[in-house]
Amino acid sequence: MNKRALITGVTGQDGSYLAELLLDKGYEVHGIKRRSSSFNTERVDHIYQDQHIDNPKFFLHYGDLTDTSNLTRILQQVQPDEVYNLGAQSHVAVSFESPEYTADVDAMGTLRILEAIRILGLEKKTRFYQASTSELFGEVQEVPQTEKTPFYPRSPYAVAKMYAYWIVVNYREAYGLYACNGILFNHESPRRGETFVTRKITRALSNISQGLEECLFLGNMDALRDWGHAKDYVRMQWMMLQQETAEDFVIATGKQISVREFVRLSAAELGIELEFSGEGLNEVGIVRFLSDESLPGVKVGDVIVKVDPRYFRPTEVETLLGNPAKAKEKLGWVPDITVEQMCAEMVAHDLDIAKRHALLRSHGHDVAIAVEN
Ligand code: NDP
Ligand code: GDR
Repeated sequence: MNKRALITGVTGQDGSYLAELLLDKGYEVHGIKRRSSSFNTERVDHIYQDQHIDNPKFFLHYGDLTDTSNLTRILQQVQPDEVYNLGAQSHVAVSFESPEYTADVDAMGTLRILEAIRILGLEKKTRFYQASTSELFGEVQEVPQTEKTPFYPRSPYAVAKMYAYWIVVNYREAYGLYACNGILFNHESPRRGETFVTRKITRALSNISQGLEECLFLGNMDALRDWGHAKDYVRMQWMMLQQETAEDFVIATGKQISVREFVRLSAAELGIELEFSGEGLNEVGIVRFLSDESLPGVKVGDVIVKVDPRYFRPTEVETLLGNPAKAKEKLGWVPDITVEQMCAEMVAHDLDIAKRHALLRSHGHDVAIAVEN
């Protein structure tokens, strides 16, 4: 019989790629979606199957990681072979605004699922994957970071994820559950949420190039991240649940670049050479062109990037760089997609949307572009 998987956070970036991967492998896939006043399934609409057809393989259940009885009932109903706990309030900056909610979802939500597995007697059947994070390393104690690097979380998000990390280890040791942590470094894609920095950059620069926005406002452009592609990383999530014994793995590319460099890469994809001048709060990015080609929305000398202190965090994670050697040695995992390729894919995607919006505007349609993030 085919395996059955349950994904929390199926409507998110990783959840949608993972659902595709598991369906391709013949799994029956169940996902938990939150009730929302408007549609929130955009990332999985293309794989949704009409439940009236014969033998559907993809199912969505209403639920929430803050709701114990709901989670327990879904687990009882689905009886999954594998649970991927990807659901979370996943925005680090937002966790400073909503620390208690973040703890409830990201820390307690993980415990709720583990307890449900135990209460339902599924310890021997159900394998559990926890979406752990490089944010655990925070104020880094060692470069590059490995599975053995000590944690020093720097946000309510990271502290909540630290609880989740350890409760997973504890349930593995205490009850023999097959439960593991993927300590994933930042991973992005055209499906990345619009308020994370990479997508914010590719989207805003694409909009600016088409005259839909004037300026991209950013916080700390010196932050260094080890950015990979979500498609490579969900492959690893699945691999981690196919081993003899459960173990924790760091998943990263082993290379890092700054936010500023990501801005440069994105601009270059649009044919713009961005020159940065000024310092600190006065730093700006000024347009030069790489060739003679111009763009409808910008001209040489325009200032299209500025710093806005609103995007600074009370405590920042300045640098993250992972060492994925264990994943390579034990699982044969290596990422296929470079940060340059990923950036090109994201810009192409966002430029396509921007061009469509610009066309609609040019025909008199009122297209509202959300820029507050
Ligand atoms: P997203 O923010 O794109 O997706 C988060 C998902 O969780 C969405 O489906 C969201 O639903 C759901 N969710 C949020 N709150 C709740 C709740 N209270 N109950 C149930 N579901 C909820 O995150 P990613 O796909 O990027 O990341 C997946 C996981 O991996 C997260 O746990 C994240 O913290 C972690 N992670 C991510 C990394 C990255 O770089 N992407 C790196 C390391 C870890 P909705 O669509 O309704 O908002
Ligand atoms: P991060 O991702 O906090 O690493 O968490 P994000 O893209 O939000 O920030 C990366 C770095 O860029 C700096 N930055 C900005 N960030 C945002 N969002 N908006 C800005 O305008 C901006 N300007 C500069 C940030 O300060 C930071 O240093 C992501 C999430 O997916 C987490 O869920 C996950 O656990 C970690 O990656 C690994």
